[in-house]
Amino acid sequence: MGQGRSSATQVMVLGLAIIMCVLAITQPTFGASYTVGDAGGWTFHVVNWPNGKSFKAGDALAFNYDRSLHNVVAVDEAGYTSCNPQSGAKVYQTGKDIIKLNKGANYFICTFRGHCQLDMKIAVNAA
Ligand SMILES: [Cu+2]
Repeated sequence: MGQGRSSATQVMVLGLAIIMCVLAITQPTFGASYTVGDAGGWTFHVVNWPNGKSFKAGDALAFNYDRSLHNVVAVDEAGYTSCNPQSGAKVYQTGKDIIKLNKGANYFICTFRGHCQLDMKIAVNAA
């Protein structure tokens, strides 16, 4: 019965491998990831991109842009509305910034001259 025992072991190992694969695939992640502006990236008139999406604290926003043309500045509500960042506002400028959302309102603008006024700004509410 050596042959039978061996194939039973093989089936068990295979089954275990399948279970481990399924676990690896279905394991909860540490928050969703979104590309701001989708294929268009972080650019003018991106202001409506968050509409209809629901975000959670810890989700990551990926800002993709040409760093010689744009930046990303995390501002407060007044900074968002006025397009003037508060002093000490965090500036991101790598061209590929990954920013995790805080619970509540998160505001981002581009501070290159005139860009925010062209709706290069987003307000994202994270639950
Ligand atoms: Cu810009």
